[in-house]
Amino acid sequence: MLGTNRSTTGMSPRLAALATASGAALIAAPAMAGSGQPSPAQIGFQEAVTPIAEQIHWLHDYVNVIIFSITAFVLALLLWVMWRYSETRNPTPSRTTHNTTVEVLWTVIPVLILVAIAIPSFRLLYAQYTFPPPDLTLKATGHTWNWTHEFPDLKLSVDSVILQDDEREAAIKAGMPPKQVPRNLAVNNEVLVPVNKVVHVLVTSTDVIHAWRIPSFGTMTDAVPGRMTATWFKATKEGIYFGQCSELCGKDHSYMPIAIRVVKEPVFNEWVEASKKRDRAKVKEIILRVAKEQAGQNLAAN
Ligand SMILES: [Cu+2]
Repeated sequence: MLGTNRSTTGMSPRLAALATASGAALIAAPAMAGSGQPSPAQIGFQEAVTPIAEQIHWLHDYVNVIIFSITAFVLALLLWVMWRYSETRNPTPSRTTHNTTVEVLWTVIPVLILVAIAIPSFRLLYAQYTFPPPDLTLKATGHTWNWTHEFPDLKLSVDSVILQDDEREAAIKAGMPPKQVPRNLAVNNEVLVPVNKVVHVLVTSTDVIHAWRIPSFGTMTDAVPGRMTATWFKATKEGIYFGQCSELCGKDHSYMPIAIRVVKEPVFNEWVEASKKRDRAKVKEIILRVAKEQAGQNLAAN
């Protein structure tokens, strides 16, 4: 039920109306939000492309409606009290000390509000930790300061490092759409995953604590040396999605991005074959072809 009937602003129409009514439109401006990467002057989240990310965005919007409503209500009460009970209008103050009805109300209503927040919040937590049966397993290993991604079942391993400016320029000259090689996010070896497939991600580290995070997927998991943590995603939209290490891990913490490209299954299989044969030219050709296709379809990063 969550994540359906969503308008392009990333909110359901009913919720959007409520948000506008309570002045929350300001914080919910994801129309400007980037898909798969941040965009200039962005306030909202990056576009959600997994059921979990959609549920996260819904909870965020929902809680913000409550926050704005409470804030507006308290502000109105304060202004009214300042005006109505000022010394000029109310020279002899009432000596009332208790009012049972009001005391019951200001206890019960906040409890109900907390319950109304807790229910969808627990539902989201439950969904995040209920792993559907995997179609594919991806192991992400953090190093200071880059990532290795492996598909253990496919016996495939991909090391990636950030692209320097001259390398980005070379990629653009070679035909890569400029938006798909953003500064500080593009890497030399993207990882491809098939669209609409459940991917389990096993996350670990070889040295210090890193974190594997893709905003558009709604995933963020610490990469702890000597431990295996896990998350999962099911990307429902093709495109390239960038993420970053999100645990302060050292001097190059901000220079170990993650790039996951969601593609059709036949393309993924083609890429796996070429990668296993270490056919670098073929891998490049596949990625360039898909990148152009996805740019043409106005998908993520465009
Ligand atoms: Cu790190």
